[in-house]
Amino acid sequence: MANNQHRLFFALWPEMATRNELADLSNRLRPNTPARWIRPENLHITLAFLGDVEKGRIKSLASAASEVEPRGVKFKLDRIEHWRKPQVICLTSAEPSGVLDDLATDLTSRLRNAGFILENRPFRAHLTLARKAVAHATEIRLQENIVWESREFALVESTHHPEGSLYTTLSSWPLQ
Ligand code: 2AM
Repeated sequence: MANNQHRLFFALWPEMATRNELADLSNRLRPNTPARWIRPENLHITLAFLGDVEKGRIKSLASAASEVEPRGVKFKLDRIEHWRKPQVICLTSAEPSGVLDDLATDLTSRLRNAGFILENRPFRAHLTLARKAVAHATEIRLQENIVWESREFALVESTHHPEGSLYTTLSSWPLQ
């Protein structure tokens, strides 16, 4: 791949206390489920995935993101799901996470207006806990909700390394 291409996505990263709760949850699930469990520092909720972007277009990406209307983002994650086709175990919300959907829709439409091509799949808020999971109880309701609150969203670069993906925040924008 030419090195002026950067693999980019927009995401929410958890606050430290939430990240610790997520790590505890992963540790509880891990012994019963063979999968590639994601390291706590890599846990995130993707808002929009761009894939490879030329270096020269990153400014215009950031400018589109800066137009997003700030809104408080707080919702509950209370359900574990196994998505068979992509082989992921993820956390979702039993109730529609309106504020998160609105944020993703706002961001996506500004990116499209700026000429970026995004997948047409409808946004489905989720946090991937593990990949390459071939089997898992299809759905578990958590006894205790994990409350997710975000004060900012970020543009992140993903690079692949033998030890796994490395995510680097390039810019972030406040949500309040
Ligand atoms: P996922 O959690 O649903 O797998 C960085 O790769 C992030 O972008 C991942 O969290 C991944 O979401 C998301 N993503 C969305 N579409 C993707 C795609 N086509 N290829 C890789 N990652 C994608």
